[in-house]
Amino acid sequence: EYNIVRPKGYTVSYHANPEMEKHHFGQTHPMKPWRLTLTKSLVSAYGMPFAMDNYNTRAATYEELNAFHASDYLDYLATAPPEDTPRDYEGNNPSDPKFNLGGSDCPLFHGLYDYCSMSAGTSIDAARKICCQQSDIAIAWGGGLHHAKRREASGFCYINDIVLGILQLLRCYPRVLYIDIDVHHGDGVEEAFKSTDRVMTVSFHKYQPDYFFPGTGALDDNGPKDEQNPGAHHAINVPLNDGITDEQYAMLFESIIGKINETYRPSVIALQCGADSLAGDRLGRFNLRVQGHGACVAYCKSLGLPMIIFGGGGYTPRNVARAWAYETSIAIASQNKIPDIIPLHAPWREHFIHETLFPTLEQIFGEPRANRNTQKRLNEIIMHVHEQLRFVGH
Ligand code: VJV
Ligand code: CA
Ligand code: ZN
Repeated sequence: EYNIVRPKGYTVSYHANPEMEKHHFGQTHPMKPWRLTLTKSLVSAYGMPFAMDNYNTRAATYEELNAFHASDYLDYLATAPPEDTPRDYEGNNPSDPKFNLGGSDCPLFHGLYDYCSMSAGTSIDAARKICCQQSDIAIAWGGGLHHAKRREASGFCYINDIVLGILQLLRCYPRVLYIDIDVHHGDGVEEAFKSTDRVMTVSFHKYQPDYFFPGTGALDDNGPKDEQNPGAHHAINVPLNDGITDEQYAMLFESIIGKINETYRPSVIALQCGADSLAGDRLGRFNLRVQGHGACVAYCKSLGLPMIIFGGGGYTPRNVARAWAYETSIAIASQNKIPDIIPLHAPWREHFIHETLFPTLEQIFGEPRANRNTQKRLNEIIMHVHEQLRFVGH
């Protein structure tokens, strides 16, 4: 019998704005905000809301967004006409986009500014709960949009809610460790904090310049090369090939994050849990199962630091919901293991065709993707990271 129990002396909070889920990027665009509704329905079906503080968050204000983003960019974001409305002859077209807005990756859709400010609102709210120590783990699945730049949209991301959340954390904590398990490189967050040693960024990602977005995040990209810059050595990148497995990923993750925890001694963790690193993702290339993805959350939790958990990518909605519901249960750490069989009363049940939270790789796709990660290469990566960390310490 699965009993959701509120952990003693310990608080998990869940931050969401249900209005966000009503927006869409366009019929066939891979980013589907309704995956958040699917996640919430699974979280509720398992009874998890009883074990958390649940917040319906408000949209971030212009001033809050302005803490990172440039005013001219925000003004344009707030006023640019949606793409399906006719443009005058001076209007932008996708081949000459302003701030990289418009076009297929970052379309101008109806309610875009509301959607962005709601996403940022959930992450800022989560960060504030961590700052005032009202939560030990704060969850913001509507955030995690790691590619957005100060005055540029990129890769489905318009407002960098993670940067805004971390800026909040920096008001109350000396050092923030940012960890990014989305299959894409967390370039926007890395760039935003490249000149400070108060934030260390670590991204695990598929790396293949010219073939896989965004093409940055090489092993030897460790922040500014100028040793006078406090940000030098404070960017860690873990470039991977197609098909990495749970076992390899866990070995890398624990070795790298464990070493960083010892040397950098972070005071708080910000974890981006992009679910496009799961097997069978529409855009991803890895072979991670829900268990392997969740193991990263469990490991971070075991370090005993306050933590914000963000969403991010994830383009096969049923698997996104599985992973984020499972990770919510890890945050709560209910006394019994979460049952594999999805509770009968779950709405949207037809999405979970195998009716399990932990489908096998064979259930996800007939033939798993070939694994192109050799043990030799993974060892080289660990060696390089350990070398970098010799320059870091408090
Ligand atoms: O690879 C790219 C850029 C191009 C130009 C635009 N075309 C559509 C694709 C190639 C060079 N962009 C990536 C962006 C990935 C963003 C990931 C975001 C996150 O998960 O890290 C965080 C939320 C890309 N890969 C695949 C697509 N774009 C893609 C975009 C579409 C699409 C199919 C694939 C946009 C619209 C439609 N289909 C209808
Ligand atoms: Ca990543
Ligand atoms: Zn991604």
